[in-house]
Amino acid sequence: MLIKTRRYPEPQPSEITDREVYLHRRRFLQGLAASGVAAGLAAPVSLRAGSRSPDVTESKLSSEDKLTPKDDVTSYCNFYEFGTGKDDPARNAHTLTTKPWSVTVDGEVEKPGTYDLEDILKPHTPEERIYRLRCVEGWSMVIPWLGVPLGDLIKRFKPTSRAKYVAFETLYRPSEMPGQTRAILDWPYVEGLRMDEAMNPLTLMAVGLYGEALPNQNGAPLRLVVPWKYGFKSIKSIVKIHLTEKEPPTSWNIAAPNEYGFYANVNPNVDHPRWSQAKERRIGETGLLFFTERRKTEMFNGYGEQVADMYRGMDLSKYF
Ligand SMILES: Nc1nc2c(c(=O)[nH]1)N[C@H]1C(S)=C(S)[C@@H](COP(=O)(O)O)O[C@H]1N2
Ligand SMILES: [Mo]
Repeated sequence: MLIKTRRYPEPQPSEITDREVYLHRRRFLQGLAASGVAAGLAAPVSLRAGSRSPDVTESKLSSEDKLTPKDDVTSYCNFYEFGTGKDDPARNAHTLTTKPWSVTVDGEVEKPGTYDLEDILKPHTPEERIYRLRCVEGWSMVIPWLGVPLGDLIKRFKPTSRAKYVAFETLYRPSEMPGQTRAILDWPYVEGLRMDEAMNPLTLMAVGLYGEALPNQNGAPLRLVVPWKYGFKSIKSIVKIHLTEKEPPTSWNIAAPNEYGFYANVNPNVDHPRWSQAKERRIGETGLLFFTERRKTEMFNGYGEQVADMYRGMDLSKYF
């Protein structure tokens, strides 16, 4: 994982995504409806009637930072199933078919099963959350996600008292994910959270961004977003949610256990063995990523108030 010097075209004034402008013109529920993603979601009546934009209240959990332009969010990606270059996923991920899509929920739950994506989302109304995403490589973005709190979703399957962790799995389909024919990682990509992390109100099961269904390169049709952890925890294109008693294996920990731990909490005081984690570059701030001024990385990516309690008494340099 290296930061490449990357030339960005100068943004045209018309392309600059002003937070206020976006927040006023968003039509995210309509966007989702048009894309079909909302077909199974409990949509407000006004949306069903196809009339006007429903009033969107901004989540208290949202970041106040300036949004990263949508073009950057959808063109500068990490999704090794489609190549290891940042622009590979945007170029290659069109091969992924996301319809039909089913998700298996099993392990320590009273109601295991395999569900169509629509059925798994049906009882929920997606909300918009503006979150920072901080990649372990030293760059960050601010993205308006659409999603359902993971905890709300999990509760419906009635976790047993033995459920201590949640394991997630990405689709394994080498015919559509060319990266999976190469031994870059141990496929399929797997990730996990401790149960309290999974149930934390910040943890989102995302179905969209910028008011639209997730583009394939960002993890369509369903991905995790865990804003206080390094980006690699936010596993994409999920087909399995498995509740378990034991800490599950995670892809980057399997690949390089001394570099990537299970917890992966954003922490400016604990360096990656090969580089500092004290600062970050915000993607899209200037035309040239390499020259973008670096900002200080915040403990827990700025979400300490909501999450620090979960790690009280833990040595975060040991549980990195
Ligand atoms: N299945 C899968 N999920 C993944 C990855 C991946 O390679 N495969 N990359 C991770 C990493 S390292 C980051 S930083 C984020 C990037 O999300 P984005 O491309 O939507 O910004 O996705 C994460 N989820
Ligand atoms: Mo990342």
